[in-house]
Amino acid sequence: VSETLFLKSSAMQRNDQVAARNRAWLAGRGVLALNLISSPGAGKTALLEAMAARWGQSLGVITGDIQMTFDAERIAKAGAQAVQIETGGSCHLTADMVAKELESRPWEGLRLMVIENVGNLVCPAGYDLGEALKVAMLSVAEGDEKPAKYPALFTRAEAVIINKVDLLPYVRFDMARAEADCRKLNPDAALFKVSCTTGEGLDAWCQYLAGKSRPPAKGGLGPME
Ligand SMILES: Nc1nc2c(ncn2[C@@H]2O[C@H](COP(=O)(O)OP(=O)(O)OP(=O)(O)O)[C@@H](O)[C@H]2O)c(=O)[nH]1
Ligand SMILES: [Mg+2]
Repeated sequence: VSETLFLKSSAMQRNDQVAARNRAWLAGRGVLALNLISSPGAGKTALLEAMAARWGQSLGVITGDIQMTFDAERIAKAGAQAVQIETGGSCHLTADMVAKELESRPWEGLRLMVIENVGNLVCPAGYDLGEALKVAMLSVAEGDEKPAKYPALFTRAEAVIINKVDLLPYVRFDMARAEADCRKLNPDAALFKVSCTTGEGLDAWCQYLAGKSRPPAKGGLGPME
């Protein structure tokens, strides 16, 4: 058992070292980086498509999936720079996987990098990828108890996005409970209620990100269309 624990902790140490290198790489280029985490199907790629439509090539996306490359294709089609990582079975991305992609291409004109993690509310929460912000996404179709059931993620996330609010009339989802649980786990987290289908709430989310990035004169996110 102790040998297993030792191997685990040294793998985590290695991950943290590479994450620190990624963080320096991104900060050195004035790029704001997000680690976007949700369960499968909550709407991560749909959100990135909407952001790509606003910011085009100044948005870069590294998207992780266990298999297939659909998500990168969708995001590139919407206008952003996108690359896919197939984890080949792993339920989360690692800093090493991200480092390889950062170094793989010029990422010209990049201002915002979003790492779309593998759809999973548990494993990705424990791995630092070098992001500036962890973002948790939850859709109303999944149930209002998810923040309370997966506290590791919702405690660490600096921003929480509740997606698919267009479905609220059709599903049982107590928004007040979900919000209260999020606030209990992290009182400082910014909370956004959005629909990637109707576009509701997306302006507020994009303004929040523009505020986190450097001012436009210094290469921040440009004005929204
Ligand atoms: N009604 C509704 N459907 C949405 C919304 N956002 C996304 N969807 C749908 O939800 C499904 C999953 O969306 P994706 O963007 O692929 O979700 P994802 O989180 O990237 O999924 P994985 O990458 O598989 O983890 C798609 O059929 C979307 O069209 C929304 O705001 N409202
Ligand atoms: Mg996706």
